[in-house]
Amino acid sequence: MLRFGVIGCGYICHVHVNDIVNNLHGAKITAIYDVNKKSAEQVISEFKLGIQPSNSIDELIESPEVDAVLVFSRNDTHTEPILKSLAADKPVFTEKPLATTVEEAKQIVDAEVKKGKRLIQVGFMRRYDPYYQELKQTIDKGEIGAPLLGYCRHFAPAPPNDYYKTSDVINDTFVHEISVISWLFNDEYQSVQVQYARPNSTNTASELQEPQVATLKLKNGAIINTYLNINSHYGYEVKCQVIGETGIAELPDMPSTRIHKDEKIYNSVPIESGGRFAKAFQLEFQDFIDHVSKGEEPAGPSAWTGYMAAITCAKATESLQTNQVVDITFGEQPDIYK
Ligand code: ISE
Repeated sequence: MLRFGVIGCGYICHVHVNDIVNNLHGAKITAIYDVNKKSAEQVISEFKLGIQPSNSIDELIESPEVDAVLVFSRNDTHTEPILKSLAADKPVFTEKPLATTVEEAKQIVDAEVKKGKRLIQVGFMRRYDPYYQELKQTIDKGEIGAPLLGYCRHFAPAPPNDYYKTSDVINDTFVHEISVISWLFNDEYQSVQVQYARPNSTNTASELQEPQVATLKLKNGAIINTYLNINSHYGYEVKCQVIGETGIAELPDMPSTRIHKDEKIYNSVPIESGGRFAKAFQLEFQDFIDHVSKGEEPAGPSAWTGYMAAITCAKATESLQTNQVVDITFGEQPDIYK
Protein backbone atom coordinates (compact mmCIF):
# COMPACT_ATOMS: atom_id res chain seq x y z
CA MET A 1 0.00 0.00 0.00
CA LEU A 2 1.55 3.30 -1.13
CA ARG A 3 1.46 5.90 1.67
CA PHE A 4 0.69 9.48 0.64
CA GLY A 5 1.41 12.73 2.44
CA VAL A 6 -1.02 15.46 1.32
CA ILE A 7 -0.13 19.18 1.29
CA GLY A 8 -2.96 21.69 0.80
CA CYS A 9 -6.60 21.03 1.68
CA GLY A 10 -8.73 23.12 -0.71
CA TYR A 11 -11.27 22.07 -3.36
CA ILE A 12 -9.01 19.84 -5.46
CA CYS A 13 -7.69 18.07 -2.34
CA HIS A 14 -11.25 16.95 -1.57
CA VAL A 15 -11.66 15.59 -5.11
CA HIS A 16 -8.41 13.58 -4.97
CA VAL A 17 -8.70 12.39 -1.36
CA ASN A 18 -12.23 11.20 -2.04
CA ASP A 19 -10.92 9.20 -5.02
CA ILE A 20 -7.97 7.74 -3.08
CA VAL A 21 -10.23 6.70 -0.19
CA ASN A 22 -13.31 5.57 -2.13
CA ASN A 23 -12.57 4.89 -5.79
CA LEU A 24 -8.93 3.90 -6.32
CA HIS A 25 -6.79 1.05 -5.08
CA GLY A 26 -3.24 0.64 -3.80
CA ALA A 27 -2.79 3.84 -1.78
CA LYS A 28 -3.78 5.46 1.49
CA ILE A 29 -3.23 8.81 3.19
CA THR A 30 -0.93 8.75 6.20
CA ALA A 31 -0.11 12.44 6.65
CA ILE A 32 -1.78 15.74 5.83
CA TYR A 33 -0.78 19.39 6.16
CA ASP A 34 -2.38 22.76 5.46
CA VAL A 35 -1.24 26.24 6.57
CA ASN A 36 -4.70 26.44 8.07
CA LYS A 37 -4.81 23.49 10.48
CA LYS A 38 -8.62 23.52 10.53
CA SER A 39 -8.74 22.72 6.79
CA ALA A 40 -6.55 19.66 7.38
CA GLU A 41 -8.72 18.59 10.33
CA GLN A 42 -11.83 18.94 8.18
CA VAL A 43 -10.44 16.57 5.51
CA ILE A 44 -9.33 14.11 8.21
CA SER A 45 -12.80 14.03 9.72
CA GLU A 46 -14.72 14.04 6.41
CA PHE A 47 -12.79 11.02 5.09
CA LYS A 48 -12.26 9.35 8.49
CA LEU A 49 -8.49 9.24 7.97
CA GLY A 50 -7.75 8.65 11.66
CA ILE A 51 -4.52 10.71 11.62
CA GLN A 52 -3.35 14.02 13.12
CA PRO A 53 -2.40 17.00 10.90
CA SER A 54 1.36 17.39 10.39
CA ASN A 55 2.91 20.54 11.87
CA SER A 56 4.99 21.53 8.86
CA ILE A 57 5.83 20.69 5.26
CA ASP A 58 9.25 19.39 6.40
CA GLU A 59 7.74 17.13 9.04
CA LEU A 60 5.33 15.66 6.48
CA ILE A 61 7.91 15.09 3.77
CA GLU A 62 10.48 13.60 6.14
CA SER A 63 7.98 11.31 7.86
CA PRO A 64 8.89 7.61 7.56
CA GLU A 65 5.14 7.04 7.13
CA VAL A 66 5.15 8.90 3.79
CA ASP A 67 6.32 7.21 0.56
CA ALA A 68 5.13 9.89 -1.89
CA VAL A 69 3.94 13.49 -1.64
CA LEU A 70 0.81 15.10 -3.13
CA VAL A 71 0.90 18.88 -3.60
CA PHE A 72 -2.57 20.50 -3.75
CA SER A 73 -1.72 23.85 -2.18
CA ARG A 74 -2.17 27.29 -3.79
CA ASN A 75 -0.62 27.59 -7.27
CA ASP A 76 2.23 29.86 -6.14
CA THR A 77 3.28 27.55 -3.29
CA HIS A 78 4.11 24.35 -5.22
CA THR A 79 7.86 24.88 -5.60
CA GLU A 80 8.99 24.47 -1.98
CA PRO A 81 7.31 21.08 -1.33
CA ILE A 82 8.31 19.77 -4.77
CA LEU A 83 11.99 20.64 -4.23
CA LYS A 84 11.91 19.20 -0.71
CA SER A 85 10.30 15.97 -1.95
CA LEU A 86 13.04 15.63 -4.56
CA ALA A 87 15.69 16.24 -1.91
CA ALA A 88 14.09 13.46 0.20
CA ASP A 89 14.04 11.20 -2.90
CA LYS A 90 10.25 10.88 -2.72
CA PRO A 91 7.99 10.82 -5.80
CA VAL A 92 5.67 13.81 -5.96
CA PHE A 93 2.38 14.48 -7.69
CA THR A 94 1.68 18.19 -7.98
CA GLU A 95 -1.46 19.86 -9.16
CA LYS A 96 -1.05 22.18 -12.14
CA PRO A 97 0.60 24.55 -12.72
CA LEU A 98 4.03 23.15 -11.87
CA ALA A 99 5.01 26.68 -10.78
CA THR A 100 3.74 30.19 -11.47
CA THR A 101 7.09 31.56 -12.70
CA VAL A 102 9.48 30.29 -15.35
CA GLU A 103 12.40 30.65 -12.90
CA GLU A 104 10.79 28.33 -10.34
CA ALA A 105 9.72 25.81 -12.99
CA LYS A 106 13.33 25.76 -14.27
CA GLN A 107 14.65 25.28 -10.73
CA ILE A 108 12.40 22.21 -10.39
CA VAL A 109 13.44 20.75 -13.74
CA ASP A 110 17.13 21.32 -12.92
CA ALA A 111 16.73 19.60 -9.54
CA GLU A 112 15.00 16.60 -11.15
CA VAL A 113 17.58 16.34 -13.93
CA LYS A 114 20.29 16.34 -11.26
CA LYS A 115 18.60 13.30 -9.69
CA GLY A 116 18.88 11.60 -13.07
CA LYS A 117 15.34 10.17 -12.97
CA ARG A 118 11.74 11.33 -13.11
CA LEU A 119 10.00 11.67 -9.75
CA ILE A 120 7.40 14.33 -10.60
CA GLN A 121 3.98 14.08 -12.24
CA VAL A 122 1.97 17.24 -12.98
CA GLY A 123 -1.84 17.17 -12.77
CA PHE A 124 -2.70 17.92 -16.39
CA MET A 125 -5.61 15.50 -16.10
CA ARG A 126 -7.16 16.18 -19.50
CA ARG A 127 -4.70 13.78 -21.10
CA TYR A 128 -6.45 11.01 -19.13
CA ASP A 129 -9.98 12.08 -20.12
CA PRO A 130 -11.53 9.33 -22.28
CA TYR A 131 -13.02 11.93 -24.70
CA TYR A 132 -9.71 13.75 -25.19
CA GLN A 133 -8.01 10.35 -25.60
CA GLU A 134 -10.44 9.43 -28.35
CA LEU A 135 -9.90 12.80 -30.02
CA LYS A 136 -6.14 12.24 -29.98
CA GLN A 137 -6.47 8.72 -31.38
CA THR A 138 -8.67 10.05 -34.20
CA ILE A 139 -6.04 12.64 -35.10
CA ASP A 140 -3.10 10.22 -34.72
CA LYS A 141 -4.81 7.66 -36.98
CA GLY A 142 -4.99 10.34 -39.66
CA GLU A 143 -8.79 10.21 -39.83
CA ILE A 144 -9.12 13.97 -40.43
CA GLY A 145 -5.78 14.44 -42.17
CA ALA A 146 -3.17 16.80 -40.73
CA PRO A 147 -4.71 19.14 -38.11
CA LEU A 148 -4.70 22.74 -39.35
CA LEU A 149 -6.90 24.72 -36.98
CA GLY A 150 -8.45 24.39 -33.55
CA TYR A 151 -11.19 26.02 -31.52
CA CYS A 152 -11.44 25.59 -27.75
CA ARG A 153 -13.81 26.95 -25.14
CA HIS A 154 -12.91 26.98 -21.45
CA PHE A 155 -15.73 28.42 -19.37
CA ALA A 156 -16.30 28.50 -15.61
CA PRO A 157 -19.53 29.69 -14.00
CA ALA A 158 -17.76 32.18 -11.67
CA PRO A 159 -14.25 32.89 -10.35
CA PRO A 160 -13.28 29.89 -8.15
CA ASN A 161 -12.04 32.03 -5.25
CA ASP A 162 -11.85 35.61 -3.96
CA TYR A 163 -8.25 36.12 -5.01
CA TYR A 164 -8.72 34.99 -8.64
CA LYS A 165 -7.25 37.65 -10.92
CA THR A 166 -6.48 38.45 -14.55
CA SER A 167 -3.20 36.50 -14.69
CA ASP A 168 -4.95 33.39 -13.30
CA VAL A 169 -7.04 33.21 -16.46
CA ILE A 170 -3.75 32.20 -18.08
CA ASN A 171 -1.81 30.43 -15.26
CA ASP A 172 -4.76 28.54 -13.80
CA THR A 173 -7.27 28.16 -16.63
CA PHE A 174 -5.66 28.53 -20.09
CA VAL A 175 -2.75 26.37 -18.83
CA HIS A 176 -4.99 23.33 -19.48
CA GLU A 177 -5.32 24.17 -23.19
CA ILE A 178 -1.60 24.93 -23.32
CA SER A 179 -0.88 21.46 -21.98
CA VAL A 180 -3.41 19.59 -24.10
CA ILE A 181 -3.10 21.29 -27.50
CA SER A 182 0.58 20.54 -28.17
CA TRP A 183 -0.13 16.92 -27.09
CA LEU A 184 -3.14 16.66 -29.43
CA PHE A 185 -1.44 18.36 -32.39
CA ASN A 186 1.94 16.64 -31.75
CA ASP A 187 3.94 19.84 -32.04
CA GLU A 188 5.54 22.63 -30.03
CA TYR A 189 4.37 26.24 -29.83
CA GLN A 190 5.91 28.98 -31.93
CA SER A 191 3.96 31.98 -30.66
CA VAL A 192 1.02 33.14 -28.58
CA GLN A 193 -1.30 36.13 -28.52
CA VAL A 194 -3.93 36.90 -25.88
CA GLN A 195 -6.48 39.72 -26.03
CA TYR A 196 -9.24 41.01 -23.80
CA ALA A 197 -12.75 41.01 -25.21
CA ARG A 198 -15.52 43.38 -24.12
CA PRO A 199 -15.69 43.19 -20.29
CA ASN A 200 -18.55 41.23 -18.80
CA SER A 201 -20.55 43.82 -16.83
CA THR A 202 -21.70 41.13 -14.36
CA ASN A 203 -18.14 40.41 -13.23
CA THR A 204 -17.73 41.20 -9.52
CA ALA A 205 -14.07 40.16 -9.02
CA SER A 206 -12.17 43.43 -8.74
CA GLU A 207 -8.81 42.21 -10.10
CA LEU A 208 -10.19 40.09 -12.91
CA GLN A 209 -10.30 41.34 -16.49
CA GLU A 210 -11.94 38.91 -18.90
CA PRO A 211 -13.16 37.30 -21.15
CA GLN A 212 -9.93 36.67 -23.04
CA VAL A 213 -9.21 35.16 -26.43
CA ALA A 214 -5.93 33.29 -26.80
CA THR A 215 -4.32 32.29 -30.07
CA LEU A 216 -1.60 29.64 -30.10
CA LYS A 217 0.47 29.02 -33.22
CA LEU A 218 2.41 25.79 -33.56
CA LYS A 219 5.76 25.39 -35.32
CA ASN A 220 4.00 23.52 -38.16
CA GLY A 221 1.73 26.55 -38.72
CA ALA A 222 -1.50 25.23 -37.16
CA ILE A 223 -3.46 27.92 -35.29
CA ILE A 224 -5.72 27.30 -32.29
CA ASN A 225 -8.09 29.83 -30.74
CA THR A 226 -9.37 29.52 -27.17
CA TYR A 227 -12.21 31.50 -25.63
CA LEU A 228 -11.62 31.93 -21.89
CA ASN A 229 -14.64 33.02 -19.87
CA ILE A 230 -14.67 32.85 -16.06
CA ASN A 231 -18.16 34.32 -15.65
CA SER A 232 -20.28 32.05 -17.84
CA HIS A 233 -22.98 31.85 -15.13
CA TYR A 234 -24.48 28.72 -16.68
CA GLY A 235 -21.73 26.25 -15.72
CA TYR A 236 -18.33 24.71 -16.39
CA GLU A 237 -17.86 23.87 -20.06
CA VAL A 238 -14.84 22.72 -22.04
CA LYS A 239 -14.93 22.30 -25.82
CA CYS A 240 -12.27 21.36 -28.30
CA GLN A 241 -12.68 21.14 -32.04
CA VAL A 242 -9.84 20.16 -34.36
CA ILE A 243 -10.12 21.01 -38.04
CA GLY A 244 -8.00 18.80 -40.26
CA GLU A 245 -7.24 18.62 -43.98
CA THR A 246 -10.08 16.18 -44.65
CA GLY A 247 -12.49 16.52 -41.71
CA ILE A 248 -13.26 17.78 -38.23
CA ALA A 249 -12.94 15.94 -34.91
CA GLU A 250 -14.37 17.38 -31.70
CA LEU A 251 -15.20 16.53 -28.11
CA PRO A 252 -18.84 15.54 -27.58
CA ASP A 253 -21.04 18.53 -26.90
CA MET A 254 -21.82 17.80 -23.28
CA PRO A 255 -21.04 14.38 -21.84
CA SER A 256 -24.30 14.06 -19.88
CA THR A 257 -27.75 12.55 -20.39
CA ARG A 258 -30.16 14.58 -22.51
CA ILE A 259 -33.50 15.20 -20.82
CA HIS A 260 -36.83 15.92 -22.56
CA LYS A 261 -39.16 17.53 -20.04
CA ASP A 262 -41.49 20.51 -19.44
CA GLU A 263 -41.47 21.65 -23.08
CA LYS A 264 -37.68 21.62 -23.11
CA ILE A 265 -34.83 19.37 -24.28
CA TYR A 266 -31.65 19.86 -22.26
CA ASN A 267 -28.40 18.47 -20.83
CA SER A 268 -27.28 19.32 -17.33
CA VAL A 269 -23.95 21.13 -17.11
CA PRO A 270 -21.44 20.56 -14.28
CA ILE A 271 -20.39 23.58 -12.23
CA GLU A 272 -16.86 22.38 -11.43
CA SER A 273 -14.00 20.65 -13.23
CA GLY A 274 -14.47 17.79 -10.71
CA GLY A 275 -17.81 17.05 -12.40
CA ARG A 276 -16.69 17.18 -16.03
CA PHE A 277 -13.31 15.53 -15.43
CA ALA A 278 -14.22 13.04 -12.66
CA LYS A 279 -13.00 10.05 -14.69
CA ALA A 280 -9.82 11.82 -15.80
CA PHE A 281 -8.90 12.67 -12.20
CA GLN A 282 -9.30 9.02 -11.22
CA LEU A 283 -7.34 7.65 -14.16
CA GLU A 284 -4.41 10.06 -13.68
CA PHE A 285 -4.13 9.17 -10.00
CA GLN A 286 -4.44 5.42 -10.49
CA ASP A 287 -1.69 5.68 -13.10
CA PHE A 288 0.54 7.56 -10.64
CA ILE A 289 -0.15 4.98 -7.90
CA ASP A 290 0.47 2.02 -10.22
CA HIS A 291 3.85 3.27 -11.44
CA VAL A 292 5.18 4.64 -8.18
CA SER A 293 4.17 1.63 -6.09
CA LYS A 294 6.20 -0.59 -8.45
CA GLY A 295 9.20 1.69 -7.98
CA GLU A 296 8.82 2.99 -11.55
CA GLU A 297 9.03 6.59 -12.74
CA PRO A 298 5.61 8.32 -13.02
CA ALA A 299 4.36 8.03 -16.61
CA GLY A 300 2.04 11.07 -16.70
CA PRO A 301 2.81 14.67 -17.68
CA SER A 302 6.34 15.47 -16.55
CA ALA A 303 8.05 18.45 -14.97
CA TRP A 304 9.32 19.26 -18.47
CA THR A 305 5.71 19.51 -19.68
CA GLY A 306 5.05 21.77 -16.69
CA TYR A 307 8.11 23.87 -17.51
CA MET A 308 7.05 24.30 -21.16
CA ALA A 309 3.59 25.31 -19.93
CA ALA A 310 5.15 27.85 -17.54
CA ILE A 311 7.13 29.42 -20.41
CA THR A 312 4.02 29.56 -22.61
CA CYS A 313 1.99 31.11 -19.75
CA ALA A 314 4.66 33.78 -19.23
CA LYS A 315 4.64 34.63 -22.95
CA ALA A 316 0.84 34.67 -22.97
CA THR A 317 0.84 37.11 -20.05
CA GLU A 318 3.41 39.26 -21.86
CA SER A 319 1.14 39.31 -24.90
CA LEU A 320 -1.84 40.40 -22.81
CA GLN A 321 0.23 43.29 -21.45
CA THR A 322 1.89 44.38 -24.71
CA ASN A 323 -0.90 43.56 -27.15
CA GLN A 324 1.65 41.80 -29.37
CA VAL A 325 2.14 38.32 -30.76
CA VAL A 326 4.97 36.88 -28.63
CA ASP A 327 7.42 34.22 -29.89
CA ILE A 328 8.11 31.16 -27.73
CA THR A 329 11.31 29.08 -27.46
CA PHE A 330 11.90 26.16 -25.10
CA GLY A 331 15.52 25.08 -25.29
CA GLU A 332 16.85 21.53 -25.39
CA GLN A 333 14.79 18.78 -23.71
CA PRO A 334 16.93 16.96 -21.11
CA ASP A 335 17.45 13.21 -21.68
CA ILE A 336 15.38 12.04 -18.68
CA TYR A 337 12.24 13.41 -20.40
CA LYS A 338 12.83 11.79 -23.81
C1 ISE B 1 -9.11 25.26 -11.97
O1 ISE B 1 -8.04 25.53 -11.16
C2 ISE B 1 -8.85 24.05 -12.75
O2 ISE B 1 -7.82 23.45 -12.72
C3 ISE B 1 -9.90 23.70 -13.67
O3 ISE B 1 -9.63 22.53 -14.34
C4 ISE B 1 -10.04 24.84 -14.62
O4 ISE B 1 -10.95 24.51 -15.60
C5 ISE B 1 -10.45 26.08 -13.89
O5 ISE B 1 -10.60 27.11 -14.79
C6 ISE B 1 -9.40 26.42 -12.88
O6 ISE B 1 -9.79 27.51 -12.13
